[in-house]
Amino acid sequence: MPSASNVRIGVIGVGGMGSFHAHTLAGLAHVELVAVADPAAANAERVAGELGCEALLDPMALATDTSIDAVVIASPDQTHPDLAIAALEAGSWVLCEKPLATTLADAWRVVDAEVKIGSRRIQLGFMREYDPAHVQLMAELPEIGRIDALRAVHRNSNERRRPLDQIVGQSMVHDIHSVRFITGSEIESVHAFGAGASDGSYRHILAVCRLSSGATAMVEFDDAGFAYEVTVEVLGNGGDVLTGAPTRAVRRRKGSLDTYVGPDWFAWFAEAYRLQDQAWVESIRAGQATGPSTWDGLVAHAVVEAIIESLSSGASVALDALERPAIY
Ligand code: ISE
Repeated sequence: MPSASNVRIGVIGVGGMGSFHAHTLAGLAHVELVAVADPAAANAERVAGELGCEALLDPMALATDTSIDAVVIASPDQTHPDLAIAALEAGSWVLCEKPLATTLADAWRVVDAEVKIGSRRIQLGFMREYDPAHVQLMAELPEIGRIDALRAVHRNSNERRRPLDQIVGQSMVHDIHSVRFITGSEIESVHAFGAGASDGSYRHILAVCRLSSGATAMVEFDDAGFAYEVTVEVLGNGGDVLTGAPTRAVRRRKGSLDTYVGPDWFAWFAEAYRLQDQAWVESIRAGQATGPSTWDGLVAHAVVEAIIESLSSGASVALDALERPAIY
């Protein structure tokens, strides 16, 4: 598309995440928000009314619309693969929320469809790559030498207990991607441990990984819901580097000293989402998809399945080496 034009965008699924994307995109330069689609009419009409665009009830109608340039897919997880493939076939650029898919077979379907086109058209919503704290950490890595270990801590804030596949597939999948993009290594094996069990799920999951570089990675996830927090620490043979929290004022009151971290990821990562969406729009104007890929989504999902298998068997699980198609 000519770089002088606005990118005509539709947002599929305007619950919490999609509505956040629609509002973020509407505030960016070079964007024309054309429509939002959601089978929940109240969501579609509310967001369309707030942003002055068309409201559709059928997500597939927006995915197959050849008159727009791009779609954001923020519908329920299991709908991502069919919508992403339909959008690819309609010639659209795609920002697909994580997870790419809920099964490895579905993840491969999307990879195969993109490979068939012959070049990347999809960016996956692993937005931590755009988070200023993570960007600063990446910039420090050359200073700390060989990476020997990584520790990722993710305290989530869901009020209700989620099934295991959702905890690992929707939340820990971000940490899995962090391990890969920060270290540049693949996860070769994983041994996971759960605590605070109820109804076949856990409150706390610890995944200990061996990486292809020989380093280790420890991912600690907690779904207790007290406050949201994501940090990563990288231990090098010449120094350590740790992400900081978003800078906020510290308040003194009633005998305590405290700071607001937000009840969920929208507060902690608002700027990361904005920077991600902006980079996506600019990549479309430049005609070259960048950032996290469909392949990253597939590999992360393979690790998700390995963590779930390890929790159920109690044993360490080795991951098969996957053959990366040339377009990635
Ligand atoms: C949520 O869907 C996200 O994407 C957040 O970044 C993550 O921290 C949270 O655990 C997920 O549930």
